[in-house]
Amino acid sequence: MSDSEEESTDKQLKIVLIGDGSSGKTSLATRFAQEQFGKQYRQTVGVDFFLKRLMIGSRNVTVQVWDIGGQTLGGNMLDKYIYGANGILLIYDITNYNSFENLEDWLDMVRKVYKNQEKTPFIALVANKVDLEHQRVIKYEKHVKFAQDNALSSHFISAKTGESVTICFQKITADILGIKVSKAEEDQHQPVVKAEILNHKDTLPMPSSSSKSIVRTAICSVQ
Ligand SMILES: Nc1nc2c(ncn2[C@@H]2O[C@H](COP(=O)(O)OP(=O)(O)OP(=O)(O)O)[C@@H](O)[C@H]2O)c(=O)[nH]1
Ligand SMILES: [Mg+2]
Repeated sequence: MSDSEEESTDKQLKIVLIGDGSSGKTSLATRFAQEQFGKQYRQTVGVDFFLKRLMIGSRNVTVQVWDIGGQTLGGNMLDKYIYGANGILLIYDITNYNSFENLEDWLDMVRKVYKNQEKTPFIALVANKVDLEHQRVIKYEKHVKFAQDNALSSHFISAKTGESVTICFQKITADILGIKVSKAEEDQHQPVVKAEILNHKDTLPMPSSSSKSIVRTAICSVQ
């Protein structure tokens, strides 16, 4: 197949999400592929699959997301799920210390699977739940050090608000394919943050000649 023929056909990539139970893998996959989020926790048993088409530069890419249940670590199926991945996302919850500590075990498992393989996957460190910044227990520096020590690409996201979710997958996909994402493309995938004014009773007349009223205090809830 010539280069131009190859570029015109859809590229399929296998991206595997791993990390402790409740770190937000299913939430991330659901946000990315279906633009939805559920507050209710439902444990993934085994693996679930999601598909999403992305445009990277001028190429169509179909991303196959393998959402692995956190309970599979130590089981006999994990190596089979990880095998053949183009990309692996190591996901932890910034409010849960153990979810970060256990990344060593997840990474060891990945290394074991690819020990004698010629082709190794692209691996990324993904900090989830950044909307819960006030409950953060994993310092930014700790994240950066782990990423540097293990040569991982680094991402901070919230599956709940959607912050940086699409751009995280865009960047990882582009890195796997060796394509550079332009700044304009990056900006295009930043979500619009929706804020709802919860308290709007407290209004004052404008002090100047304008007859409009202004909101003096308003509490915003970012969705
Ligand atoms: N605040 C907040 N909650 C989140 C976020 N992502 C996930 N959650 C919540 O965290 C809980 C666990 O999320 P899941 O996506 O089911 O976690 P998981 O990693 O798939 O868990 P397993 O299937 O057991 O491996 C759910 O109650 C989600 O609503 C986030 O970005 N912010
Ligand atoms: Mg899950």
